[in-house]
Amino acid sequence: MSAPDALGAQRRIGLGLGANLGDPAENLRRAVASLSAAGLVFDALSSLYATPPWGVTDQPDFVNACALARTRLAPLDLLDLVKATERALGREETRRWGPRAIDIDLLFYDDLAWRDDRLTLPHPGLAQRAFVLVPLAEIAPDLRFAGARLAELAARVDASGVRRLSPFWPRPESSSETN
Ligand code: PH2
Ligand code: MG
Ligand code: MG
Repeated sequence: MSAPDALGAQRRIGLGLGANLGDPAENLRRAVASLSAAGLVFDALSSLYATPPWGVTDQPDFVNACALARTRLAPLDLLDLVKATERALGREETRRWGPRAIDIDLLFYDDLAWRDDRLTLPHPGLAQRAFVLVPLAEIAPDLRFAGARLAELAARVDASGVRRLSPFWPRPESSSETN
């Protein structure tokens, strides 16, 4: 018999990251570093992708990525952490779907279905948006939503204009010295 865990079980979560102001790639990396420092354990990070703006189209292209992580935070506590992290990285309130220095979206939290005025899980746009599906399918192709594998959902959506940029973390500079 295992002892009850006072902190609760670890939950597996998916995060969608996006930015199109400042240095978007750097903002995504700072978001992950900051969430790690706050206790999230990251298991996988997708590549960085350049994606055409969706919803409001008269704005710069986005850089998007997705992450798989673990947490013991309850859903709304996790949401509070995410919002505080966005603010700390310079997110300002703009129009819906407008330009932003950082956006961190909760995509799923185990297989929890949740709906209140602050949070809907799984993320309602997950199965339609190429800027989420392509990076998420890269790191979790066999995960299923609404009966379909992410790899299938990603193959079905119009991903024209979604372009892989680089690994999430830049490669360390290779030394030219031969010591
Ligand atoms: N986020 C939005 C609105 N539109 N378009 C792309 N390509 N990527 C995003 O992350 C994005 C968007 C609102 O959060
Ligand atoms: Mg978003
Ligand atoms: Mg958001």
